[in-house]
Amino acid sequence: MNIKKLLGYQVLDSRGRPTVAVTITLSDGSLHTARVPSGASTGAHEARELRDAGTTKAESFYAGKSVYSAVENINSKIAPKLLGHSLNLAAIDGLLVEVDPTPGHQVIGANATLATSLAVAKAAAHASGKSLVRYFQPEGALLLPMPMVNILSGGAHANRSLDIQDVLVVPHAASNFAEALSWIVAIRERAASDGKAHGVTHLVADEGGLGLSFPTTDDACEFVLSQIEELGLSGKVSLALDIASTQFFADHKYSLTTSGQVYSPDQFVEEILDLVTTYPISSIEDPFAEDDWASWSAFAASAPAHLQILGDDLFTTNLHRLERGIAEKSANAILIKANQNGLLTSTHRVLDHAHANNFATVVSARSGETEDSWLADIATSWRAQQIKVGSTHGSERTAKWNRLLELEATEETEFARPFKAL
Ligand code: 2PG
Ligand code: MG
Repeated sequence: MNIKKLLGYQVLDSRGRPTVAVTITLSDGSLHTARVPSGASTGAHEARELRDAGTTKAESFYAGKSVYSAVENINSKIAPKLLGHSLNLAAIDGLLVEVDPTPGHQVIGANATLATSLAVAKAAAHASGKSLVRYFQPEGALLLPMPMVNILSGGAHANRSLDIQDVLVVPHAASNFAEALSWIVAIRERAASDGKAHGVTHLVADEGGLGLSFPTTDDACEFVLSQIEELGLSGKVSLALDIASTQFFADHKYSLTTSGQVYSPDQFVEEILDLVTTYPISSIEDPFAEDDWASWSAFAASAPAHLQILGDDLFTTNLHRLERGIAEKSANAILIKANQNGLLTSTHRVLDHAHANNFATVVSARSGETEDSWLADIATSWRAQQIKVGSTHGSERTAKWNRLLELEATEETEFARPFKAL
C-alpha cells in the first residue's frame, strides 16, 4: 500500500485558533487524518510553529494566527515528495528532514512536519491492519499511563488568576485507569461547587480547569487539598504543580504578580523547596525558567528523593537539551510534547533516551488541542507511564481520556503506578 494523495489544510483548535490538519489517501482508497495541537506558554527552544504574518485579507481574520503558509508548505513541498511512497514512518520522517534540514523545522514549520508525520503513522497502522497503539506495540499488555489532571489553572491559561500555571492532581493510589478518572472528576466537581459557595467567580480555563483566583500558591494548594480530604482521598491523591516560571522570570528575578513578591533565583529555589516539603506534592514542573540551569541543579540536589522534577520549557522535547539536563542532574523527568519536536520518530527517540537514563516521562497535550486522540495511543504504546491532558472538561480533553477508557475496556492492559504514597 502507498500514498496516493496527501493534503494539508487549516482547521481550528480548542481555543478557536487555526491549526494544521493532514489527510492522506492510500492506494486502497482509505483516508487518514491527523491534527496538531498548539501551546500558549511556549518555550523559546521549541521547534518552530509557523504562523502567517496576518497581512493578506484571509490571514487578517485570524489576526496573524492563521497557518496558510504551513499548509502551503505541506501541499507544495512535502506532498510531491511523498506521493507513491510506501508507509515507512522512519523513512518518511527522514524525507521531511531532507525537505527542511534546519533545526526545529524553521523553514517549513513543525506544525507542517508533525501533522504529516502523524497522518503517516495513522495510515501505516491501517496498512498493517492495526490500531495506532498496536502499530507501535503489536504484542503484550498495554501500559495505561497515570493521569496528571488539571484542577486549577492560572498563568497564560486563565488570564493570570494565579501566578503559577496549574494545580493538578495525581491519583497515585488508584488501582486502574477508570477508578483514577472517577476520583479526578469528583475533585474537579467539588472544587467547582466549593468555588461558587465561597462566592468566587471562576472561568473555565483553556484546558478545562477552573480559573479561580488565590492570593498565593499555598492558598491554591490548600484549596485543592481540602477537596481531596473531604472526598476521603487523602494519601491516595497527591498534588502536581506546573509552575511555568519562564512566564514570570525577567532580569534575573522571579516576580509574582498576585502576591507582589520578587525573588532572586537563590531565594526562589528556597521558596520552591518550602512548597514541596509543606504539601503532598508528587511532581513539580518548570519550577525555574527555561535557561536558568543553575537553579534547576541546585534545587534537584536538595529536593526530597520522592519528588518528580519535570522539565517542560527546560527540555522542549529536544535531545540535546535533555542530554544537558542528564549531565547536569537538572531534573529527573521530562514532559514529552510532539509538537515541540516536530516529528514522531524523533519525539519517540527523546522519550526512549529519557527512559534509558532513568528519567520519568509524561506525555502531554497542549493548551490548544483538537478532538484527535492520537496522544493516548502514543503515551500508552511508548510506555510513558504518565499522561497530562488538562482537565476533565472539553471534548478535546475527553477524547484522550475516553480513548484510554476504551483501551482499558477492550485490550489487555496494566495500569502504571509510578508514585509511592505521600
Ligand atoms: C504546559 C502546557 C499544557 P502549553 O505548559 O505544560 O498545560 O501548556 O500547551 O500552553 O505550553
Ligand atoms: Mg508546562
